[in-house]
Amino acid sequence: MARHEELPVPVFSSLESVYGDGSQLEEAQLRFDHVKSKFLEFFSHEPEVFARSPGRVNLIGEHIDYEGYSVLPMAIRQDTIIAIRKHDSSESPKELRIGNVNDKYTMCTYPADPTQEVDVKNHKWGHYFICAYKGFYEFVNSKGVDVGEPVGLDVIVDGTVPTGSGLSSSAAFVCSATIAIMAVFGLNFPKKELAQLTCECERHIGTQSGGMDQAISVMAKTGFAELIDFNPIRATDVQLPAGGSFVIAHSLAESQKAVTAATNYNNRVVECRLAAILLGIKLGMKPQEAISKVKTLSDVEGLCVSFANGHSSSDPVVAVKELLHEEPYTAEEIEKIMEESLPSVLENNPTSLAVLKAAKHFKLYQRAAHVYSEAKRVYAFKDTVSSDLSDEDMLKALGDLMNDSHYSCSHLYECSCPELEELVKICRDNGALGARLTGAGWGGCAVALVKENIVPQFILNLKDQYYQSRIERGVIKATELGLYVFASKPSSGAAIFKF
Ligand code: NG1
Repeated sequence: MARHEELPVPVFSSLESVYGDGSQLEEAQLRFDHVKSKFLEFFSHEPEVFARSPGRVNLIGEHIDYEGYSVLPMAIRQDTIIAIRKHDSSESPKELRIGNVNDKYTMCTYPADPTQEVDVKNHKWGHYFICAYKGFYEFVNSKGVDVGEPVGLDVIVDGTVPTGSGLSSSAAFVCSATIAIMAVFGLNFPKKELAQLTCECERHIGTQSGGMDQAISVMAKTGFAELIDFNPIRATDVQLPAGGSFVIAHSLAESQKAVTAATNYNNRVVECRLAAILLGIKLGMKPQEAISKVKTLSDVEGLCVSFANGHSSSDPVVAVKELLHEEPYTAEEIEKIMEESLPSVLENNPTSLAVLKAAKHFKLYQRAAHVYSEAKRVYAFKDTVSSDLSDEDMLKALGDLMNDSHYSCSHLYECSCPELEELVKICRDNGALGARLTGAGWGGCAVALVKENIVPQFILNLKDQYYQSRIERGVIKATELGLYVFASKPSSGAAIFKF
């Protein structure tokens, strides 16, 4: 049987296969009806096809996907639904009209031109659709699939993944958009190709992506977390132990990834690249060779492990500790070792140049130590889940790994923030077996592993100790609390609906 990453996106004619039954199905039915009526109201036509793709919570493995390491997320039930209709080639103007069920997002219009540049300086919500649109055309062109001259598209979006929360609202949007465009052109591709294509889409709006969010959004299966490997992309089902539940809690600090890219996310991508090249050089590569061959820390892991072997260890962190210094590196020092200017090392890539411009120094030791140790924790998590420990001991061991991950994110990778620190502490004080920031960090959500039988009380305690003061300050409304703190089971992945 084909592995599920080899299969195309499933096509359904009813909602049950994705939304199950009961209240979730009822809620989904209302949303689909609403999307359809908005579509009619905006465009005086019915949509041809719908697509949906979910958000995700990453259980462990933070900031390592772009370094080539496996991660362990699960899909959540919140998703982005997109309804779409393709114009006839005779219809004009040839435009992409992108509306939203939420009035906060006003209609965006773009030319039906897949070669258009995205105006990243003027960020608009509709840009995410254009990313998908450009990515789709690049992909079909590269495959030699002829989809004819570009035509207009009418689109309505309905997203329930909270934005800036570390739950991958952007991936849910971009994946759903790509799949909707693909479906309206009568095409369907293997999920692993879609995961790759949607990951590459993000560069059109000036952010980089490791690929985890798109992979889980496209490949998730109800009831399982997934171990996602890259190069090549693979998803392996991970059955979580009974008796535990993951509670997701928003810190209410919004992490604006696109806006802070140069100092936060993209900065870390550059620091990891520089750390990897430097390790390559320290471990015997010629500077030129390291610069051209080493892209990620996983590329030099073998060298680091050989070095560690010489120190009676197999841990690549030993090489980091011995060969890099804790003191932040200056650009000059790195350039001296690499015998080349940093812009040239980074191939004058505009995203990296923006990072260089904003950076005062580079914490190469800390970033590399995080990546290698976090990569190990992902496998430790997977091994624990498949070990023969009792459920009780298993949950405790998983919680410990989550706590260690948070410590590393906070102290070595510095992607936490005061609100997340407060929230993680409150989670642990109220009985979480483990709690950590999830997603990119710098705001967004924490995920806590909690014994199932205490979940309702745990959520009430979070309400008292974290959210009540924020409700009083007007940061959120009491009635919205369910959007910000909830328990989540592993949900299903992307789907196409033709009714
Ligand atoms: P979020 O938190 O959804 O922005 C980002 C990246 C992931 C991964 C995590 C950190 C995108 C779309 N997502 O997730 O690939 O690198 O940060 O582990 O860039």
